[in-house]
Amino acid sequence: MDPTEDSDSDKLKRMANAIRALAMDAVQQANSGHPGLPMGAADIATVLFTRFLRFDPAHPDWPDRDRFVLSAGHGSMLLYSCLHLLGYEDMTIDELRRFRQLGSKTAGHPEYGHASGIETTTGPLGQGVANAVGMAMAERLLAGRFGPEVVDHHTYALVSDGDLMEGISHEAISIAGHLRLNKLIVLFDDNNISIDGPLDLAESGDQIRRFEAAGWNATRIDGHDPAAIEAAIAAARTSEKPSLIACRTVIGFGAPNKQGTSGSHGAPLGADEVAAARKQLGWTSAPFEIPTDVRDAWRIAGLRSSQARRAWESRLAALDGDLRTEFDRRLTGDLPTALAGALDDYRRKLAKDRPALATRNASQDTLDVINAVVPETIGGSADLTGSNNTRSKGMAAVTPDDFSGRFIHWGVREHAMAAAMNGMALHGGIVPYSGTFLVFSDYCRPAIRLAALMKQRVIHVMTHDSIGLGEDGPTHQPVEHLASLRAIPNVNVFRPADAMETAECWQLALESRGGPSVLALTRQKLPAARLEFDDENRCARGAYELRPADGDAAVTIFATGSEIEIALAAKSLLDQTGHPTRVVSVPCFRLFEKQSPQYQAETIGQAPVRVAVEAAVRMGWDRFIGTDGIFVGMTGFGASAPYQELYKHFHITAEAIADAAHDRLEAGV
Ligand SMILES: Cc1ncc(C[n+]2csc(CCOP(=O)(O)OP(=O)(O)O)c2C)c(N)n1
Repeated sequence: MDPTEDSDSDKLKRMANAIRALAMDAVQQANSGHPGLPMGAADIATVLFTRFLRFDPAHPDWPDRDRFVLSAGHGSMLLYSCLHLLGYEDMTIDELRRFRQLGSKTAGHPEYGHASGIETTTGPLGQGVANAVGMAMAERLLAGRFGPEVVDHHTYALVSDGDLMEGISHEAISIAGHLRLNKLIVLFDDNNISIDGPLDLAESGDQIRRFEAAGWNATRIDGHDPAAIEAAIAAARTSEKPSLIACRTVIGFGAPNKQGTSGSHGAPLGADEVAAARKQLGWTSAPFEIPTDVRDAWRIAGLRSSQARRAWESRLAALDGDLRTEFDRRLTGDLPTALAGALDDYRRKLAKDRPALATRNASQDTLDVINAVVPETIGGSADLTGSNNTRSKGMAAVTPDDFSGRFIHWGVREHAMAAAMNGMALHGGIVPYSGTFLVFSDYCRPAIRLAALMKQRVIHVMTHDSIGLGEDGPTHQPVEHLASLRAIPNVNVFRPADAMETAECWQLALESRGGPSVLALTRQKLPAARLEFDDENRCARGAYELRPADGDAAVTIFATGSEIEIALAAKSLLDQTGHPTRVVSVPCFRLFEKQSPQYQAETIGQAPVRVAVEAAVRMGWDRFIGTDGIFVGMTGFGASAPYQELYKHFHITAEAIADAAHDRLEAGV
């Protein structure tokens, strides 16, 4: 055997043991956590981070760095240990000591924004691998626009059995295979163990054949053999397809009594087993201490790419001035200055034309304006392009051979679409928006929740937003979705009432840099409700008085989207019978909550009778109407029929509103 090879391998083993020691010590100290994955995957991480991954701990946001996603977020100590050892300033030894404690950067699962080097929040299995697909797509999209001199990096993900059992992984790997994302390399911690025990309790598939069938290269190696790991990654980097490297590992590697069992997955090993593991691994250092030679080797690895980063900076500086400015703008996330003016002009035109449009069509018209001046939007639809109207004029589709387009046919893969969009937003340089039916927001929800948690600007266009979609029936008619999306913290749920509000809500969604937005849009045509041009974006208030009462209001009607038309008709009926009525449009609950208490009180008003109208369930509306207010909407599932009949059938009509208000007024409230 070549002695240098032997010593290289020994060195890598000791470097990997540093991860193992830190992981078991931190979990022991926290008295909770998951030592099994970091100990099992330590050899993979060591080879990847010290031989391949291109990054610079001193410049963690270097746009052309390789991305690493720890999809199996429960193995967070693997990531934290590597970041610490590589010299990321955020990740001090004290942070490792404070693993899982309040206010530490080392939360139970990796949280985006807590520390540099954490590229995404993971924990819900399957999300990370789909994020990685989105990051790899973003790389291709941006490379096409700015050139390989400034955009040329790989995306790596470490996944576990659990990641690959989750349904979202199917969607993610199939779109990645279809798009031939060859700079995506997935390392599979193939340990045949999950929480309940051996994997064969619940799984008997063949991951290699599964990935191959999806258009990937797939190989299986010994995940404890550094030379094999190195060779497999090197080969994957030359592949024309995305690559899976199934690394056969032993969970909890090094813990003599618990390794290879689910007992090492998610609980501290215990003092005796930690001591036994130290012995087995030949690790003599005290907890949280790293021998100097090992620390030095990791630090040197951390410095590996600083030269490459400087070279990249020179290449960026050499770009044509306009292109460089544009690159910087996109990566910063600022919108083009031309947008505000373009939307103002468009809104002036709407005030003049007062078009009667379904809001999904109004959205497409708005997108024609937006996409002409905002080159970073990447649109798409989960196989409902003609229904969602998310493909604006002249928008070319992305194909496996050509990423110069801006529209993604996601196929029927809502979950991966939403999660990959998170990956695109996290990558930077792109503002992704999607398309599907509102009822299928359920299929996107885990990813929308993570976008909210990570404060990512992703925009979901969700059409067919109520019984107003008609004949497709109750399976397709959302009733609880608005309430359930509104319940997620940090999500803007917009339900615009006409073309003007649609344009305003789109603008707000684009400007919402700190979180996701959902645009709930109608299938059916709506008349213009906003008849004048306003300097301010009125939807920005979340709720505003659309029509005042003539005199002191006896009734206030709150409504959203398609029910504004009904509310306005009810106002006429009530006005005619001598009950001055005002109508408040509520395009976004969340933005309303951000207004001053005074504005909120004025907008809710003093009218003795308050009615809310929304073709959905009541949940959330008591905020506006009180527990004794009148709610006109849905109490259960919809039905299949032409929509005009459905509105009558479910008593969501101007007459029903007026009658209920009259009853209340006659009863002396
Ligand atoms: C969506 C989701 N479901 C369930 C869990 C809880 N959970 C965490 S790890 C895990 C499975 C562990 O098996 P594996 O993924 O193979 O990880 P390993 O035991 O090898 O570390 C489960 C069910 C989760 N984190 N996410």
